[in-house]
Amino acid sequence: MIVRRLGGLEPEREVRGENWTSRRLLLRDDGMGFSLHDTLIHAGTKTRIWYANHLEAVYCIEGSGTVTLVGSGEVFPIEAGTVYALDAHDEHWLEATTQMRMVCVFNPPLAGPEIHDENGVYPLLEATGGS
Ligand code: 9YT
Repeated sequence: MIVRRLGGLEPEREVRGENWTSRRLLLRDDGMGFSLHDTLIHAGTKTRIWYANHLEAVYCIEGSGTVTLVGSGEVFPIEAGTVYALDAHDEHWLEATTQMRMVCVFNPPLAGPEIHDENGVYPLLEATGGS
């Protein structure tokens, strides 16, 4: 069994993007088939995201903002208690009105250090052996 606490997370499991801080509680090497993150989206930021290589579900537990689909322009208000699932690799803007705290699940799991590239994509990192 794996037991891990936000308070005692190893420094390399805390990854900072320009507009967010992702605390990566479970990663590929944990062998669960998904990764699980407790992510803070900084207040007042707007981030273009396109997970071309991953599916992501995002459950907001604090704060508020919006998700806007790039293709259709459809806007979804997000607040505590809202989940959104990017089941079609949907390219979107994530805008945080206040700081948002998100529980994020990725399939396939992230390996650890991923940050967005210039298109808002996370690369698919190769396993270096073991798992
Ligand atoms: C909600 C979202 O995708 N935020 C960007 C960070 C990402 N979820 C992560 O790596 O935790």
